[in-house]
Order: sequence, then structure tokens, then C-alpha cells
Amino acid sequence: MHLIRRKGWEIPEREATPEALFLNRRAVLGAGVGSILAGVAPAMAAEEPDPSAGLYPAKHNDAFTLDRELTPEKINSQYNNFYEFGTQKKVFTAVDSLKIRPWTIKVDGMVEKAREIGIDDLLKTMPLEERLYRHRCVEAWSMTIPWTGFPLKALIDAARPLSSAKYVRFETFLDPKMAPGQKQSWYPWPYVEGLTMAEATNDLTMLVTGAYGKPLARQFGAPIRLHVPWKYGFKSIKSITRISFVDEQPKNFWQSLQSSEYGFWANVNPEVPHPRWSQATEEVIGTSTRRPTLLYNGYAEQVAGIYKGMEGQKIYF
Ligand SMILES: Nc1nc2c(c(=O)[nH]1)N[C@H]1C(S)=C(S)[C@@H](COP(=O)(O)O)O[C@H]1N2
Ligand SMILES: [Mo]
Repeated sequence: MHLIRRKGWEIPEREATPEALFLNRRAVLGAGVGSILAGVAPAMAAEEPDPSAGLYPAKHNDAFTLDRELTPEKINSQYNNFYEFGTQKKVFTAVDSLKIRPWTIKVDGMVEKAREIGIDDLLKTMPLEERLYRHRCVEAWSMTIPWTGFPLKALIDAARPLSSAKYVRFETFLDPKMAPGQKQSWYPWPYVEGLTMAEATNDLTMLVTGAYGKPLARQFGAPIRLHVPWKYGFKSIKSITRISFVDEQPKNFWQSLQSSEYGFWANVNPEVPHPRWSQATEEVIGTSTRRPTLLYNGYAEQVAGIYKGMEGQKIYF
């Protein structure tokens, strides 16, 4: 085994001064609140300043243009899917309990060296930029969002997976006390998703840490979520705590729940209906119009090549 060069994002949290100061301050505040509330665990108030706020707005990447208006922030922030906090679109009213610091992400499985990274250490070394993306939910609605984040490929390059790794598996936190939706035991918690290595390293595949020029609001999947714009939205897993390199196709949350309706690939295709509804058009959230759905959600030029030779397989399911 050759020597492993230490990357910037491997700096332990205690050496990262701003983060350490923030955590200490929280510990002090937490102790005070705890004693006042006689033993109730202190939660991070939603109003507490986000330690990554200074990184936003990030530089805008002009390569990503849209064929329609951006979805207004207020509309997008009040129409979300985040089943950990309920099955209604108005989860924004229920996400204050999501504790986003400290937040660590495990990177493990088939890698040279498994490790755990604090979100603020990760943010310091990843190339943050803003991109405008289309987002198409399998429920036949769509939005357009100014995301800030970095290509997943940048993290993969730093992690150095083994050549035996064939897929990337993502996992959301599991904490039913913090996320009451996880008390609904008929769902296969924690939320899991997966991509092939080719999909994961495509330049479009983004780890998102901000939206609308600010750190990610909780309902969007703070502090870090995936966005895979050519696939149905359920692939874009929120509030990620673990990224694993594996050699078997991961079974995702929706597949585990209902394998007759949801598959691994979930590439957007207007001509392949969901078993219970058409995917030919989509409701554009925030407008009173529908638009024709586009193959690969309009990203065919960038991604169709990934699926060459797979025409017989269920890549739109
Ligand atoms: N952990 C987690 N990730 C998730 C979901 C969820 O319920 N839990 N919902 C998915 C679905 S179905 C969609 S459409 C998008 C919604 O993202 P948005 O709220 O930013 O539009 O998140 C996806 N990621
Ligand atoms: Mo969705």
C-alpha cells in the first residue's frame, strides 16, 4: 500500500479554529439551557447563526442555464418532501428539531481509508459554486432551484475508492426523537439511496449545501443533500450522514417500501408512466401551468451516454 497524503478535509475538528469555537460556545449555552429546563436535552435553536454562512453566496457557474423562471424561494421552502418530518408538503413547520451541528459524514466501505468528516471541515476544501437546476419529482411536479454545492466527484476523488467499488450508497440520519416521522415503523428507515460510479462521478451530480445564496434551510435537507437532476427527485437524498462505496446495487428507501412502483434507476422519461399515473407532463410549482416533461429531465446531452448498451433494462423505473 502506498503512502496516503493527508487532504485538507481530513483536519480533525479540534484543529479547525472557527468550528471549535462554535462548538465550545454551543456547549456553554447548552449547559445553561439544560440546567434551566432541568435535564431537557438542549436543541440548537433554528435562529442560531449557521457557521458556514460566510461561504454564501458562492460564485455562480454560468454553464447551467434554465428554460424557465426560478421557483421563488418562499414557494420552494413551503412545498417539500422530507418524510422524516411528516408526509405533508408543509414539513417546513416541523423541521426545527433537525439538529445540523455538529454534523459528521462517514465515508467508508471500499475506500483506501474510511473516515469521518465534519461538515465545516468538508466545506472548507470543496469547490463551492452556484448552479441553476431543474428538479422533477416522481409525483409529476417540478421546480427550478439555485443550488450551491460541489460535484460529488470532488469528494469521491478525495476519498479514493478501490477499483472494486461499483456503487455509491448514501444514508440519512436515524433518530426518531429528532425526526418524528421515523417513528412510523412501516417505513424502511433510514432513508437510503444509491448511484453507479458512472452516475456518481458525472459532473451534474451535486452535493448540495446551500440554496438561494444561503446555507441550506432544514426542509431542503440541511446540512448536505444530493441532487441528481436527470433522475426523479427521490434519488436526491437529504441530510446525508454516510457515503459508502460498495460492490452491490443498494436498495433504496422507495424500492424497499414498494418495489412494484419504484426502482433503482429512476431516470426521467415522459414516455414511461408510473404504474399509477402518466409522466408525460409536470405541474410547475408556483405557476398554474403544466409543461411537457423532458427525457432525462432535459439533461440527455450530458448523461445519455452513461446508459449506452442498457436499452433493454428498466432504466426509467
Ligand atoms: N432523507 C430524505 N431524502 C429525500 C426525501 C425524504 O423524504 N427523505 N424525499 C425525496 C423526494 S421524493 C424528493 S421529490 C426530494 C424533495 O426535495 P425538495 O423538498 O428540496 O423539493 O427529496 C428527496 N430526498
Ligand atoms: Mo419526489
